[in-house]
Amino acid sequence: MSQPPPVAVYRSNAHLAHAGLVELLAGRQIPCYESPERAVAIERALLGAGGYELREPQAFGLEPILAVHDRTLVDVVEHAWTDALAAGADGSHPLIPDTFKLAAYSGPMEPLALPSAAHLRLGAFCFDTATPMVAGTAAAARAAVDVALSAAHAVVDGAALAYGLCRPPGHHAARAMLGGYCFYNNAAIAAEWLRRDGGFARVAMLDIDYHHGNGTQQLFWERGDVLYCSLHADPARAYPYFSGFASERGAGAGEGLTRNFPLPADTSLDGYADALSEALDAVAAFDPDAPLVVSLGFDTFERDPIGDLALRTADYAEIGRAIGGMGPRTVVLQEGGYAVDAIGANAVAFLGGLREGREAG
Ligand code: Q9C
Ligand code: ZN
Repeated sequence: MSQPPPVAVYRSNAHLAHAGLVELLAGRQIPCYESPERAVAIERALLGAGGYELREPQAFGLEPILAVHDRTLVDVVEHAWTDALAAGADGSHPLIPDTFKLAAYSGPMEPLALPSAAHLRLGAFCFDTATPMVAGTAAAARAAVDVALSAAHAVVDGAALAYGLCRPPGHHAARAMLGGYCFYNNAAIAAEWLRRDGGFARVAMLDIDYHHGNGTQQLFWERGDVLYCSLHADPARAYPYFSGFASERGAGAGEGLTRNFPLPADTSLDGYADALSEALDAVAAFDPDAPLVVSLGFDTFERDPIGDLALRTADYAEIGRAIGGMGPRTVVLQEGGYAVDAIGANAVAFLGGLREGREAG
């Protein structure tokens, strides 16, 4: 038997400057869970495990981002920090909006004018107080997209599997809204690229982050060519609260192509594997011709500081094997996971399982 080729791990150091982050949680200011150390730990663990090769992403520019997000959102991400500095901010603390423009604010009054300074518009494009911006945020968000697109390219060019170590994550970012530590929806941008430029007709996305990927769901809600399946903590008790119920199934051409699997607290591998097998059946029934796009989160881990599910490190190998056993080529993109001391081992377990599943399947 010949050695399998190393799996490409796309990563960029641009994320290191998306740092010094704080979030507002339940009235308190705390260090942001979404830290640079997370990605550094994954990178180290994969290098230590062997069989992985770190690669720099290619730069794809704003065009593939604008295929998914409104220019109004991109403008805010690109200019909020520099406009705040130009208006006299000293740059010593992150930008977090304090005023949110809900649909209920405008009622029948749309369109309302917005301030021309991007930092003053931020609250019209953001849904929570957990998504701070600093000087390095825009470049990090762009690099995370480049990481995702580079991984998608690698698989289209023939690799069975590629991993994009995206940071910041992406699945909470919607067409014209950031939040949940996410600015640009890396996985959605990769999926849309597979459709438009990869020459594929049907793309399946599997989201196994602890949280519902509200952004991804919104982006493909009415799309007949993209299946979105998500396993996550039941929004009846967990962030983002306003989406991810099983009753949400898409609309129009996308009717039935959004599938949500809300999970109870303390779900361990048994319950998780049942939901996963239903989701994988839905993927198989959709019959995608494109590589599978996986939004991978390790906030389902038993000791995750913001999750309440009960998966263990070895369980990620099982989950990887189940997904890998499906057969299609796979683009794995990192989303959440905040137990920094375990996130590296969890990534090694998941990707190792995925490789085994592919070889066995
Ligand atoms: N009490 C990702 O995992 N804070 N984003 C939730 C609930 C925001 C998670 C607080 C969590 C965002 C990519
Ligand atoms: Zn998450």
